[in-house]
Amino acid sequence: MTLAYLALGSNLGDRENYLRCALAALRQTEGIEVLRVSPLYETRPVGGPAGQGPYLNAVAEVRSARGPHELLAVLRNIEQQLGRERQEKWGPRTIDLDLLLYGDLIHEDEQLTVPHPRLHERPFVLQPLAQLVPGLLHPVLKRSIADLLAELQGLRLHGSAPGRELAGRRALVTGSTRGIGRAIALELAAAGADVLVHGRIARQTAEETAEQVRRAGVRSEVRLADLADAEACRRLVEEAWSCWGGLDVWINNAGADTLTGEAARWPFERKLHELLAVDVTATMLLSREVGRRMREAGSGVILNMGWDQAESGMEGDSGELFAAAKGAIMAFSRSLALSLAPTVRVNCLAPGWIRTAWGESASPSWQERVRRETPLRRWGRPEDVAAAARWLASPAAEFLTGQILRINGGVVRS
Ligand code: A4P
Ligand code: MG
Repeated sequence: MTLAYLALGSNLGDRENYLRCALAALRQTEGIEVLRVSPLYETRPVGGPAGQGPYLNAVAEVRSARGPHELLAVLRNIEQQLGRERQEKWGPRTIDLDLLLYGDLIHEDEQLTVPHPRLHERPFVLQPLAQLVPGLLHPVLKRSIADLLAELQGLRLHGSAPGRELAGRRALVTGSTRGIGRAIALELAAAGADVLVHGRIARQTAEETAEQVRRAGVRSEVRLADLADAEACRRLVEEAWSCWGGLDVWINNAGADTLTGEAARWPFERKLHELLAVDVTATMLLSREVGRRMREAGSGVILNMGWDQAESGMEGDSGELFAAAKGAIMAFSRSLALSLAPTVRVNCLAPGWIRTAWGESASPSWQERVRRETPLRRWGRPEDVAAAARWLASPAAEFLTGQILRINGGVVRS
């Protein structure tokens, strides 16, 4: 499966209808999924004979199970079905379908050149493409689509755009293949940050998250590591740091799941061992190593993941286990904040009842208990935690370090 970008253009007949029909034909093609389509633009003809009418242009984002040549053949086929006739070069046409980008493939032969060789010279391609993926890097020119468009227009944004307060920042979120970690990765991307997605073994789900991150127009890569292994932690920092030449935000979200699946039946000691290894030891090793590098680089933000009931207490095995593990993380975070001040900020998120995998399957009496114990009368959502992470990572929180932020719908206990 590869993300590809297609240019659509028409300047003959019912132009809008030709574009709609081309998209409908793509949607009906096996192995091609149309994910998003840019707005349609009316554009002045570039090149070709004098006197031809204006074009309608758009760009479509597709996920393709077909190879690039096969995809080009599909496009040719649709052009033919829609009555495209090839006469003079760049002459008027009912429909033109071009393959702009096929993942980060660079290829040239007699039939096909990708990236499309004139992609970066044409506002009628760059403008709609920038609506979809402003931060996507041109594989050959190594510059973002927004950047190429700005150059063509002689117009460049000064400073960061509103709502993109993390633009240019590089982040890693551990355990970001699902649940809260995934929500955080997507939220940081929405704020403009490049995001490294980390998972333990699930390459496929990690790649899916990365693909979704990229749709926000930022860079994303996947790194797998088993955080229960100290050597793997060290390697993760090393590789993540070298990926984009440094990191600005590191979020230790990963935790051992001892509540669902087979792990729910493990004996107490095994759960304890796992929680201490993945939640406590890995958070400490990773944030010490990243913190050292950030301090040398001159700035950085670290966020760790606690639990609001670690301080108030909760009955039962899980209460004891999480209180010990998450309480340790919260206490550690305060000390690390002191060690790394004034260069690197360290804060800790302490979610309350958040509806993740366990919450989905919790019994009716648990559902009732959560509502009863939460003044705002609902489960928290992964997005609630992600919004807080985005804010703590942003310059708006630059005077906060060593804090524990409870995201719990208002539970206030001593
Ligand atoms: N080809 C090679 N690489 C590709 C690729 N990545 N995508 C080959 C599509 N085709 C590719 O294409 C000519 C040959 O390019 C094909 O044999 C294909 O194998 P074509 O579609 O037959 O002819 P064309 O569209 O006239 O050529 P081309 O090169 O696609 O032209 P452009 O650059 O797309 O220019 N002005 C406005 N405002 N809006 C437009 O959409 N379009 C053009 C066409 C000119 N001016 C325009 C617009
Ligand atoms: Mg063409």
